[in-house]
Amino acid sequence: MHTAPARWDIFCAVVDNYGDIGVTWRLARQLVAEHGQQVRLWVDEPAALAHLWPAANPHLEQQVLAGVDVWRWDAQAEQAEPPDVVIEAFACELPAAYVARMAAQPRPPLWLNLEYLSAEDWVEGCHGLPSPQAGLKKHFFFPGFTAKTGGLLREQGLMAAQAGFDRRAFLQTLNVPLAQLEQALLVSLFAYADAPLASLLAAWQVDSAPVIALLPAGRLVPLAAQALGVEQLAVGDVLTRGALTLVVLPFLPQDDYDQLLWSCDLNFVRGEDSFVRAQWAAAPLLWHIYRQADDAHLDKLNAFLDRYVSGLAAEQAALVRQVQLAWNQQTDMRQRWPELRNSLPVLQKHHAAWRAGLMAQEDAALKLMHFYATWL
Ligand code: TRH
Repeated sequence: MHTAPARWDIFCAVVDNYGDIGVTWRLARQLVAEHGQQVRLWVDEPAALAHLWPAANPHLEQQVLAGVDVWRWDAQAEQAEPPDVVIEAFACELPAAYVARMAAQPRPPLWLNLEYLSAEDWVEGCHGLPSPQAGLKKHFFFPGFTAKTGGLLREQGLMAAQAGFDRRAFLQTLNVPLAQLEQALLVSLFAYADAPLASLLAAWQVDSAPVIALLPAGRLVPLAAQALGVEQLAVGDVLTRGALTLVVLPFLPQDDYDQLLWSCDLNFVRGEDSFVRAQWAAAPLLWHIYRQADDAHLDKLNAFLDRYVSGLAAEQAALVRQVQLAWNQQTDMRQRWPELRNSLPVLQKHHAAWRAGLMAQEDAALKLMHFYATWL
């Protein structure tokens, strides 16, 4: 393994939402903290980073955060000296002058395109492939769920941190009604605005046991207010309707969001990064996948489910698939909820086994380090 610290540039264009910066920020931090690398992160919207990392100042051109040299990606990047490794996240296009400078180096850097996560089979065949570009080779790094892919981001100390985590103390800081905690099902709720939220909240209101739903600030909050018949909901509000208690949380710093996932009995997650983080929590997950043209996202969802439900009894595997498809296809959640609720103990055990299988694989940052060492 190559030991001298290498210099990395990671480029992130914020397309929408928080996934692009969520993934690149996590990767940048991990390369610094665990592998002692020198990392520059170029982000075109530093304000998006400030949501995940409140110490970030969105107005600065450059700042050092968690050991990462964070730069606003503007004209400056054209002039930057290329380092040893260049990561272009999610096919964001690098400045032409910068690419020309890469090509002009006596020893050009390793150029990687970090791709979106997919559980589809073809990923194994494409991971690591080079493509000739501008006189250089760009390699495609595909994260994934199997040993032949680029793996998933997972810090080395993650499980130890989770084991030593004080759930009650954390939940207390979020204004969660602790008195109900023992009997209630605790759920975190992060999804896109087209999720069939009203039907889910309706199912929880008439549930056989209490449900505490933790909803971070975002586009779902006004929809929840509408569904529950109140004019508006604000951060800090706690609203009870039947068996449901809804707690509106602030949008949490990224590390606190992890702790939220660790705290819950069921996690509704979306996109890419929260979805990956839910793999590391103890509770089962429900994924709202990022919508794509021609329903391509449904193939991706099914590819994940093929892996995720493997090993479950046929009946429960079918239930998980139906519920996941319902959530992603705007189908009423009331029909399947009682069955899902009853299956949660089994699904929790299953999720633990799934997580153990993933934990046995190398994480994505380590795989990147290996990729670089091999390329050298
Ligand atoms: O925000 P997203 O919908 O991002 C999406 C996806 O990545 C999608 O694949 C991509 O194409 C699109 O962006 C452009 O969901 P995701 O990926 O889960 O990212 C959310 C980030 O926000 C993640 O790092 C977790 C973080 N987060 C917090 O830090 N605090 C919070 O309270 C919440 C709810 C999320």
